[in-house]
Amino acid sequence: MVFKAYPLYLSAHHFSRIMFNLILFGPPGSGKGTQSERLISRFGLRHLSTGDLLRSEIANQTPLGLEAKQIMDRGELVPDEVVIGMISSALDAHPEANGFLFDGFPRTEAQSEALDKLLDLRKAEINVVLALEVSEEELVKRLLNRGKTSGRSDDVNENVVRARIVEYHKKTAAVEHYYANFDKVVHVKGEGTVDDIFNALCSKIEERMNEEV
Ligand code: B4P
Repeated sequence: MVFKAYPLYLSAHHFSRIMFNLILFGPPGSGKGTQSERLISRFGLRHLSTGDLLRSEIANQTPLGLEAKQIMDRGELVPDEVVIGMISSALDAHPEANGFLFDGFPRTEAQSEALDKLLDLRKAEINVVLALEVSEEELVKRLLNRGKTSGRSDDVNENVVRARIVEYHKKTAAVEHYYANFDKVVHVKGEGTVDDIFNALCSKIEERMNEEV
């Protein structure tokens, strides 16, 4: 597959910079972090993972990190205003970006609405939401397996892993309905080899990019 450069679109009338923004959506352990790494290098997007941003706050032992750690260790979501603030700063920090890949954000309907507003201020929008579908038993297996080596305290205890999945159904599944109303959601099977899933994601992104040009 040949990489099709998207970022700059030059029309006959004006030079305008078009951003392509995507959300990689799915339950914990569905492969968001794994696939994000590959997708950003394929499509030249800036990776924004709220999980990574929070873990960096924890590693630096900031007051925000210390508070977030307790919440994350229970398998719960940190407050909306905290993650929205982090995303807003991250968007401001990268005015040159050709587009963003949001990984693990938004995770509630309030976060989705806030993201739409933040992008609207930048005359941009979410172009596609890729929803990875993985069975619950496979999620638990993957996360406990990662817990053996990742050093992540939220991956070692099965009760916490299952609590994260419950939290996903309670608060995060609504994000998919929110974007489905705008016809932005595309489902992708998240089980199989990392390569096969990556190829499926790439075709969906390219289809959407072609529709928008
Ligand atoms: P995140 O960092 O977003 O983590 P995650 O959902 O657990 O992981 P991800 O889905 O990226 O992992 P992956 O499948 O790639 O969140 C952690 C916590 O931070 C949350 O619980 C919450 O407390 C907090 N938080 C983050 N964002 C927030 C927000 N917006 N609002 C509120 N709170 C927020 O990897 C899982 C494992 O599967 C890996 O070991 C990987 O190697 C493996 N894997 C991947 N693909 C595979 C495949 N195809 N086959 C087999 N294994 C595979």
